[in-house]
Amino acid sequence: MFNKILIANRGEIALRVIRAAREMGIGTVAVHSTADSDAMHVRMADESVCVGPPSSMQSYLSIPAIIAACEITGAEAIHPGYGFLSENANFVQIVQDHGLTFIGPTAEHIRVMGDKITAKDTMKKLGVPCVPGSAGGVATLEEAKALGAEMGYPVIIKATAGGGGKGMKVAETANDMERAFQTARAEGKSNFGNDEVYIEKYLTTPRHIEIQVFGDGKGRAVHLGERDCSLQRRHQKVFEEAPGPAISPEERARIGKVCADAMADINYIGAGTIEFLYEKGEFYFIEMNTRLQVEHPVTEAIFGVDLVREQIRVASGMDMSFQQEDLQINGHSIEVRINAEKLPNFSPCPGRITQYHAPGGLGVRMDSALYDGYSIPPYYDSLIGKLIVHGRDRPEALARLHRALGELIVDGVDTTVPLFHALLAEPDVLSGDYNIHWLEHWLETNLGNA
Ligand code: MV4
Repeated sequence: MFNKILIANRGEIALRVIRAAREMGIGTVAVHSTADSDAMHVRMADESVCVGPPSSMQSYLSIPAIIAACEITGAEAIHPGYGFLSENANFVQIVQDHGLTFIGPTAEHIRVMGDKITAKDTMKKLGVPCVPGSAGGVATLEEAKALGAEMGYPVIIKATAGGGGKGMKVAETANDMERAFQTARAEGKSNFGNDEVYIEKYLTTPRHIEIQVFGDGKGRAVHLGERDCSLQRRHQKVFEEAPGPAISPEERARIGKVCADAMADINYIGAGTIEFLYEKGEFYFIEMNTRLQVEHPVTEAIFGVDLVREQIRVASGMDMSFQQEDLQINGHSIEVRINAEKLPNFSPCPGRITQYHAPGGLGVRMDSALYDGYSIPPYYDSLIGKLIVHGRDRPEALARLHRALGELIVDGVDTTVPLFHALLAEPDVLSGDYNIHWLEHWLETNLGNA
């Protein structure tokens, strides 16, 4: 096991990793920008290193600065958290070339899953059900039109390097194809430097269901069920739950085994998420995330496992502490993302926190790096906390969420908390009857959100 690890991140996820490491008796090194000198992750870690100015590009994303911080402090491994360098295959290679350990998947797995065409091709060969579409990339408009005619409209054109909804265009009819095809290509080129695109049948009203997987890198892998993350705005999740209200135990066991077997086949190491669209009882693979995700706590709650501890274990060459048979679901968990944003338009709202009080009690977890008097810097993303509740069943989790939101005090900045109070009064949310379009439709109707 490692003696000391470095956390290449900030905010609540840096605290999350420090907590796991401390319980394992592992020393921790925080890195921070000059804008984060007073941040909680710096206070909570055993040691800290300033890695650059406020801009992420020059601090949390600066590979030389992060590697140097390891060399200065003697940290043997790096946990990347989510975002920043967490899915940068080049970084993983550099970490290894310096005799350090990346706490996460191999550079090769990150590379394969980072390109959506190769990800889909790989998953298809591994027996994972995919959205019907082109076999690989589509190079010309003529080819795209032929495929549209063959599959039937609507279709969706996606940039292979796309993300966050960029480089993705729906063609409702053949007349739309030229515009959709050229726009997806242009967005892929300008945002990701890659104009390769592929085509899929467009699913009109799916849920976003993602399967949590975990591998030991030695041919063993398990699944930890699904999360339903359909409530999103502009590809930003706001409310996540596990288990998915629409997924039966039989469906879970079936798709879960397909995913776990696929990960065992490729010797996947660490935490991963296999994303599906789910419509009319069928799962369709869309992408894989080769990192720990923001919403991992809902899975931890219902399975009673510490995913970060497991990541650190397998990275150090140990086995996972559980096998598939040990993993049983207990109850229901919901997470809401508390962002420093002003409604109705979700505009970022950095500033000084004049008062902070975290909710508590049975089945309540607040992951946040806030404290009284903390100033949220304007340079990074607006997530300031995650409220995770756990109940014996979904109604109990919803009631607990309502109760915990009532206890939470975040003064000094606007937050997304009022949105959650409003959502908890919605019959569709209470019954779990929603899809990927529900929230944007609700925001338009109720807040006049653009
Ligand atoms: C789709 C789709 C419908 N059909 N693919 C959005 C981002 C990227 N991760 C995949 N996305 C979608 N792919 C097919 N074939 C609809 C979406 C989509 C979406 C997916 C998950 C959660 C929210 C979404 C919001 C809009 C569109």
